[in-house]
Amino acid sequence: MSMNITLSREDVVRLCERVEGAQTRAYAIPKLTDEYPNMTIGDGYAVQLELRKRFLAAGHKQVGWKAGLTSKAKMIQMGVNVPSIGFLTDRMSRPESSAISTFDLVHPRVECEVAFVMKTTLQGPGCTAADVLAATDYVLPAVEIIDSRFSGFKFDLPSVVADNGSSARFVGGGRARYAEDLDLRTLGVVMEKNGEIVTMGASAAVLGHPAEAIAMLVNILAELGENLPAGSFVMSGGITEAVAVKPGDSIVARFQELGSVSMRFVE
Ligand code: 0L1
Ligand code: MG
Repeated sequence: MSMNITLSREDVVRLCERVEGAQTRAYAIPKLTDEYPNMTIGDGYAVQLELRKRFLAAGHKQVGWKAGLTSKAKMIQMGVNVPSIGFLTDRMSRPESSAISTFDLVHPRVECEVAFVMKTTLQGPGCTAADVLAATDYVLPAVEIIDSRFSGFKFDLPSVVADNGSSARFVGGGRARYAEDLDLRTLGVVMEKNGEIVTMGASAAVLGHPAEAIAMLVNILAELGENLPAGSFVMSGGITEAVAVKPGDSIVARFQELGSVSMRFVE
């Protein structure tokens, strides 16, 4: 993945302010490449870095990272062919079984993911799934609530990377387990919305093994001059396609071996 930056510092700041406004005040904007058609993925990460610096300066605490667009289902759904990464902060976290407001979201969707909590720091390049498993403290089931800020979910990779990989909220829960006690390739997951099964899949949908997605994330971080610190909470990407939610909906994600994660959505 080329991390070539073509935007001027002024343009990075301008685009960051555009994305930050859309995220914090919950409105949709056109994809950034409408105005900057030559924007690269590296430009997208420059905007994302600027956004992260602003949130941290405002007192948000970074708790980890997310890998996105790591399954065929998600890539086909969103029309892109390369995974992405985004940062996660304490302000995005919501407790299990809680009521999540959609008032400050544009058009939320939910997806089931396996989350990893790291016990040692990982540094790319060359990070492998085996390195990830050796550095993992435990895994747990999670639901990510993504919320692309782009009108009609119409975007390309540079735009979605600038929008922090559509990160909005996340809920971890269920049962924490040691990775070595599970076969992380074959975990089944079923998502129910309002009591009906709406989607299901197996964890191998994520690059063959969710640890592969974390290795990819560590290698992208290395390209950005960063590592994955011990203690990080890392989401490995949606196993199925993402499902739209609105106020009144309740979601239960049932994971084989890992228990379930539930939440409901309110105004
Ligand atoms: O978590 C993800 O797979 C990121 C998805 C980014 C695109 C989208 O909004 O679906
Ligand atoms: Mg996701």
